[in-house]
Amino acid sequence: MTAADLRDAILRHLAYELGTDPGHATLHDWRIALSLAVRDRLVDRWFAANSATRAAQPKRVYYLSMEFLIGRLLEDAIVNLRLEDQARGALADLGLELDAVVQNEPDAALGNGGLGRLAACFMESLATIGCPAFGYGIRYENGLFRQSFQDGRQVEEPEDWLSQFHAWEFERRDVAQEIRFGGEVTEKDGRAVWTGAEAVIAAAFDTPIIGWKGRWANTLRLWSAQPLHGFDLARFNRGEYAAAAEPEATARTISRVLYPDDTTGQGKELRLKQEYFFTAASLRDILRRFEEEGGALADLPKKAAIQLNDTHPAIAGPELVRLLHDERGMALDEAIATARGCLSYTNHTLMPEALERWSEDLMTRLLPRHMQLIERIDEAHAAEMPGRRVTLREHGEVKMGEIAFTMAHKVNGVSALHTDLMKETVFAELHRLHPDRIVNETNGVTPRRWVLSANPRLSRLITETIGEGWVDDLEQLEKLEASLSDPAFLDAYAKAKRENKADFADWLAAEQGVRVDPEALFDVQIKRIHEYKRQHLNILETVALWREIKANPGAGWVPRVKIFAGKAAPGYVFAKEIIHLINDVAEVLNADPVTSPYLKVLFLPNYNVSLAERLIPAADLSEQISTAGKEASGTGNMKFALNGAPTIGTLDGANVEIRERVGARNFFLFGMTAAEVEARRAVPDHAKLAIQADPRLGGALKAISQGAFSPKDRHRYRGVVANLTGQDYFLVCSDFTAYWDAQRRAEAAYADPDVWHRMAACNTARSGWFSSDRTIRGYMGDIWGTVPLVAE
Ligand code: GPU
Repeated sequence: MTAADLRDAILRHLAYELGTDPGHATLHDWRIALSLAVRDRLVDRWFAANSATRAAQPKRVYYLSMEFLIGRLLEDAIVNLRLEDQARGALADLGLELDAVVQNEPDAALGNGGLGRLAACFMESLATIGCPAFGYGIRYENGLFRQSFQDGRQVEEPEDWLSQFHAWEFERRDVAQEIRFGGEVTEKDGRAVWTGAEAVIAAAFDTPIIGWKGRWANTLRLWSAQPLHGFDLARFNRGEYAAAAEPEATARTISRVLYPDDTTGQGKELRLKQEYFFTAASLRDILRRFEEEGGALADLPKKAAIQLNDTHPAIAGPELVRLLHDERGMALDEAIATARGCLSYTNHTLMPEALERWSEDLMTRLLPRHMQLIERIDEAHAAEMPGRRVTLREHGEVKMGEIAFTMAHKVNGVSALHTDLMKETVFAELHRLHPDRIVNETNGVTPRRWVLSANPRLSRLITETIGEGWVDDLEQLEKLEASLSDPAFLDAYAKAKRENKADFADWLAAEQGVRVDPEALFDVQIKRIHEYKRQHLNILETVALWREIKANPGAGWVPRVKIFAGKAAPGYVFAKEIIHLINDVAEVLNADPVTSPYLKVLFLPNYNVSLAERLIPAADLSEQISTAGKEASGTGNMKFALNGAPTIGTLDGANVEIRERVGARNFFLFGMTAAEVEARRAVPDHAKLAIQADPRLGGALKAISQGAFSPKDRHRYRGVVANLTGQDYFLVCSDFTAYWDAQRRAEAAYADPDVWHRMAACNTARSGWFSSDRTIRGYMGDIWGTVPLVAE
C-alpha cells in the first residue's frame, strides 16, 4: 500500500462513512477516517489468522480479565502493520500531521493499573507470537475516572471514551448469551436445575488485536450488559415513563463502570455480578466453540487453556463444573478434573486485604447453585487430600484465592520473589499439598508500544546499531553491549534522551503551563497512589532536600525535577492525602526563589497509558521504592529500564530481577529486604528510633506537621504525620536514610554525563528479557501447552 492509496482510502471513508467532505472535516473526523482505512488492512489480517485457526483447530488460549488497560489503538495498528511512512505521507498530502491525529484518540481506560496493562501487553504479545487466543472482559461504558485537582485535592470525573465513535469494535449479535442471577435450585431426573430469577443479555463486541508486522491477529471480546426485554410499552402508555425504562437501566448497570479500586477489595454486590456476568458469558462462548468443532467433552483441556487474571474471574471454577456436570451430565469428579485441566490462575498480590472474599449470604442469594458446588468441590478436595487444613470457606465468607487455586492446574506468581513469597505465605498450606502447582512467570511489557512507538529516537538508534530484529526478539538488545564503550554510540544515546526531554519540557509548557529545565535530572514516580508504593517516602526526601538546599544554596546542587503522577482510589482517604500533600509541597517549593532553580515538584493530573508513553522516554531516574515484599512485580520498572532510566529502588518484585540483569552498578539499591521488613516491624517504636537517628527526617516531618505547606490549615497533615511517626506499617521512616543516601549517589552519577549515559545505555542493553513475548512463551510452555500458528 502506498501513501497515495492510503490517502484515497481516508477520503473514501471520510465521505461514505462519516458523510463529511474534506472542507468541513474536524481533527476527530480525520482520525476516524484514518482509523477506518487502517482498520480495513487489519481486518484482512484478522480474517487470515481466523481462517488458519479454523483449519487447524488448535488448542486456544482464553485470557479472562476484569481489566484491559489498552490505551490508544490507532498508533498500535499503524506501527504493527508498518504503515507509518504511508500514514505520514497520506496525511501530509491532506495538510495534517500524524502525531496530532493519533493523539486525538481517547485512551481506552478499561483498567486501573498494572494488572490491566499487563493484560493489554499480553494480548499484543499473543498476536505477535501467533498464539491463537481470545481476551475476554467487560465493555465498560465508563472506564477509569478522569482525575483533576482542585486546591491540590483529587477530583474524580466520569470518563466517557465511548461517547465518541469507536472505530475498533464490531458487535457480534450471533453470539450473545443470556446470564441469570438469583432464583433457586431444584432437581430433575437426579440433576440439579438452577433457574435464575433475573436475566440480562451479554452482548459481544470484538476488537481485533494485531501483532508485529501483521503476521497474526487475535480477538478481544468484551461483553456489554443489555436488557432481556426492551422497555415496558404498557407502562409507558400509562405515562410511567421513568418506570418503563427502569429494567433497561438496571441491566445496563452491570457494564456501566469499571470499579476504581486497586488492591483493596470492595464487597459490592454489583461487583460480584460483574464478575459472574463476564465469566459465565465467556465460558459459554468457549464451550459453544468447542462443541461446534465436535470434540468429546473430556477432551476440553486439550482445546482450551483458560487463564484467570487474578481472582476476579475465579467463579469460573464452579461455573465450568456446573456447565459440565449439571448441564451436560458429566460425573462430578470428572467435571472437576476437566475444569481443572483447563483452568489456571495468576495471583498479583499477597496483601490480605486485596484477596477477594465474598459473604456466603450474598453468594447464596446471587449464585445459589455455585454455593452448593463450592461445598462439593471443598469436599472433593478434602477427600483427595486427607489431613489437610485448607477450606474454601471461613467465617461465613467464600475465599476466592483458595477456590481459584483448588480449581487450577497451575497457579503463577508474577516475579521470582513474589512467587517464593506466595509459597511461604498466602498459599503455604496449599503449596504443601500441591508442590508442583505454583510456578513463576515474571511479568513483561510489549516492546512495540513501550519502545518502538513511544521512543522513536531510541528505536532508530538501536536499529541503526544492531538491525531491526530486536523488535520481536528483545534479547537481541544484548548486541548493544559491544557499543557501550563506543563514545559515538553513547553520544547518540545521550542525544536521543536529551531530545526526548526537550520535547517533554515543551509539552509541559504548552499543556500544563509549567517550565522546567531539560538539563535537570527528571526523577519520575508514576503509578497508582498507595501506601505500600510509598509516594510519601519520595515527598519526605523532597522536603528534606529542599531544607538542605535552603540552608546551603551554594553547595553545587544537581538540578532536579521530581515528577509524580497517579490516581488514588476514590475511597482511599490516606492516598488522597498523599496527593494533596505532594501538591501542597509543590506549590511552596516551586515558588521558592532560592531553591527552585535546583528543585521543582510536579504532580501531573490524570495519569494514563498515553501520559506514560510520553513521560517514560524522557525520564532519567525511575522510582520503584515500595516496601520490600509488597509490590508483586511492577511493570513500569521494566519500561523505564528499557528506555534508559536507571532505577532507584528496593529489593521488591521484579526490581530484584532487573538489578540482576542490568548489574548492581547500574541500579541505585536501598532499603530493607522483605525478611528485614518483617524483623523491623517487630522492633518497638521503630519509626521513632529512625526519626531520632536522622535529623533530616525529623526536620521534614516537623515542617509538614507545623503547616509549612498548608499555612492556612496548619493541622492538615496531622493524620499523615501521626501515621508515619506512629505505626508506620510500611516502614517509611526506617528506610528514609538509606533512600536519602541512594538519592545522593544517583545525583553524583548524574553529575558526570559519561558515567550516567553509560549507565542508562546499560539498562537498555540488558533489559531485553523483560519483553512480554518472553513472558507469554513461558505461559505457553509451562501452563497452557500451546504452540504458535502461522497465517497465510
Ligand atoms: N496489581 Br491485586 C494491580 O495493578 N491491581 C490489582 O488489583 C492487583 C495487583 C498489580 C501489582 O500491584 C503489580 O505489582 C504487578 O506488576 C501488576 O499487578 C501485574 O502483575
